[in-house]
Amino acid sequence: MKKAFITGIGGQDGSYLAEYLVEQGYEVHGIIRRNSVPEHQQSRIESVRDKIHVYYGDLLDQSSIEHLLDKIQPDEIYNIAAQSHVRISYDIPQFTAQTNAVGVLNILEAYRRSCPNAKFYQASSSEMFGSSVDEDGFQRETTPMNPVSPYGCTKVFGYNIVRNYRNAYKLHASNGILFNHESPRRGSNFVTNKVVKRAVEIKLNISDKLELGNMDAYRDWGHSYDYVRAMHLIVQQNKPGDWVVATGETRSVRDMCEYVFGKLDLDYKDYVIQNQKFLRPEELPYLKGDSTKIRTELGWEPTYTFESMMDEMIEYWTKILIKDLIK
Ligand code: NAP
Ligand code: F7E
Repeated sequence: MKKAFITGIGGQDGSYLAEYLVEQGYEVHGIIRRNSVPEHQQSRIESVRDKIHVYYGDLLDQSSIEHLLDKIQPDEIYNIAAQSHVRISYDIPQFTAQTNAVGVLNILEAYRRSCPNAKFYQASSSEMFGSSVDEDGFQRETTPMNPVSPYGCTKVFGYNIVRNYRNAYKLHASNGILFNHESPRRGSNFVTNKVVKRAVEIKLNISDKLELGNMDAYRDWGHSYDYVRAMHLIVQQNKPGDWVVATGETRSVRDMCEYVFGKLDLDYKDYVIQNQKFLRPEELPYLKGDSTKIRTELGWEPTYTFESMMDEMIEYWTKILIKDLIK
């Protein structure tokens, strides 16, 4: 039985990955942070909670990681944990850098010392490309990196240090460069789940308006379930490398609002207003990814479309909010 160690197991991707690896017959271990309110902290991993091993640990506390890697001796390590919110990285830039940059170095050091024969995955991001876009409008593995947020800058460090450790210490360490991916488990301060949750509240007369930032930003949105399958596939390769994961389609926040409100027989124009506080100091206007490399080399394909993903999120919030109303 293969053993996997996952940081950020309680987050969106960590929870889908834990479920996926349990299904594949893995013994799954993961860390959560100490939180003063433990309720709900493990709500996303509820369905597999009795099949996995969860410990307290923190990327900022290298001893906690090294101790666990020593003890578990995993075959595969997935470093998914991060401060993952781009706008909030402007509010807490130093914490973002500690976790997303120094935290990667902490776990790489623990890995190199405790279990160098394991395979390692790093959750890198399309935000690393930032404002640099190829002539055909796509971003891909060869696009130069020009990040435009504290978050993007920290992820470039993580990406580079993984490549450096791969070459310097001959480690099987890979980067997945993932474009935006969503699901009902997405934090509700990211734009997709924020829009869906509020639109359903409006439909149920619990709320009457939705405040957003820039509605003309375009993003390439896939589903977290499909993207954790890509993470696993990357780690199974004989040789480590770096792969972009994306749908290749792009839509604006406005298009997304039109679709979600339309599904609920509402016109988004009657409810959505702009609030300056959700604008970013530096915005990326138009992003789409070219994932030809992972599709041709590893045979990865997404199973969700944009519409089937948004429908799943609408259905999820409708069920939850109706249940709350009945209570
Ligand atoms: P998420 O839901 O925010 O999950 C991040 C997890 O990391 C949370 O469980 C969080 O715990 C944990 N964490 C934060 N700081 C930590 C620390 N210092 N030590 C240990 N754990 C810590 O994010 P996600 O959407 O699953 O994304 C997963 C990874 O992919 C992240 O690295 C993100 O930057 C990257 N990524 C995401 C996307 C996307 O569109 N989702 C795209 C590209 C890359 P708490 O709940 O305690 O905060
Ligand atoms: O914003 C615009 C916002 O916060 C998407 C992370 O997973 O993907 C994610 O980063 C777009 C931006 O995600 C609101 O300005 C408008 O243009 O959902 P988001 P993100 O910043 O693209 C990358 C690849 C990651 O790696 C990150 O970890 O939507 N937008 N109005 C808004 N965004 C938010 N959050 N809230 C608004 O009210």
